[in-house]
Amino acid sequence: MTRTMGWRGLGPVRSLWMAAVAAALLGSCGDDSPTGPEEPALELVSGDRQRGLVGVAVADSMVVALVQDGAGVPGATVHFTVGEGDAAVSPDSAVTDSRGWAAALVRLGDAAGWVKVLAVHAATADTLTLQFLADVPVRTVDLPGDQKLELVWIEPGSFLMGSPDSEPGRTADEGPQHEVTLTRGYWLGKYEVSQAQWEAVTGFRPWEGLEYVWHDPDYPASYVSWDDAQDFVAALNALEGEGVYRLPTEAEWEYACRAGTTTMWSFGDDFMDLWDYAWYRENAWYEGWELALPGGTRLPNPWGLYDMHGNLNEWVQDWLGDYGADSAVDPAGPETGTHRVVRGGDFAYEAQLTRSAFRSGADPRGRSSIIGLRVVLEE
Ligand SMILES: [Ca+2]
Repeated sequence: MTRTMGWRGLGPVRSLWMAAVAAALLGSCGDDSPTGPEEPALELVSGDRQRGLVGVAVADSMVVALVQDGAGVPGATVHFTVGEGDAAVSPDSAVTDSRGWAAALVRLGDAAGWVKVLAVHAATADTLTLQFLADVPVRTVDLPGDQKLELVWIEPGSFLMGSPDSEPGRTADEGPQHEVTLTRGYWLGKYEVSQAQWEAVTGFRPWEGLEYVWHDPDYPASYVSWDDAQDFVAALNALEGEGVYRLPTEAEWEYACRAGTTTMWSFGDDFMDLWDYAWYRENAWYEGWELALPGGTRLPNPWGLYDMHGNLNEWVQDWLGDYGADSAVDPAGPETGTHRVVRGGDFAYEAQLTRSAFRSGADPRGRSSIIGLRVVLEE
């Protein structure tokens, strides 16, 4: 049996217990550890105790993974690897104790940034795939009602926008591929906007009483039109704070979705992996989840963004129109149009609609169970 887990980042939660275990492991690796054995600077970046995963902690160029099997088999062996295929490496140190706890320390070296830790429990053959990100700048903004908005810093850069003719399932409007340069970095929502965030900012619940949505603050806001989204960012901007909120441009959205990749999805070209990274028809609608699910319950893309593939389509700022073949700098789409672009696919439809390059559009006044948003904060 294989379990692949996504999780919600827990932010700068310090675990003394984890630090103690890590200190013991660090001590076993000699004195050349960058943080020293006495007080490792650890940050718990993930964890799900109910499913046996305590956490993955990152300290400089090292990671500590801690696992306890749900059955608590004493002394059982847990095998750890980091990375996949040819890139897989064994940890510098792995220990288990009489309570069934297991821990491993791995030096990431130059591989930091996008690494999977695989832990296989010998007693049960359960597999946990632990995925973490190192050095992703995240900014947390306080919203009314004790709500938080987490944003990930996206560096400026260039990328090839659209899909090649050879991409399976592509539609003609995904081409021609053209080079896009974004000259300014931006903060982009780590998750789709949640119902709690939407209500905290606007005071309204557009989804109230409607079907195909779970009425719960942790679930994403749907039944919000593009016009509603403009009201949302205007209300955000009216709050005290620094910077300007807006929807991402279509180019900013695809650049962040691709996260440096050129494949069909940000995890590669194998749609079998989509199950782990996105809520879409096969694992949501067909499984009885006829609604969008909470952010952070699938795996993130390489830049730490969740649900760029699937869950809810997301409004972007641009009018829907044809691409040009020329390279473009900070493109903002056509000047006029009838439909605004939505991106990313959703819980109700097929895999091909969740590809990085897939484009769709909707009436900016329309509200739908399959469209939500995430926001940009300009510095
Ligand atoms: Ca989405």
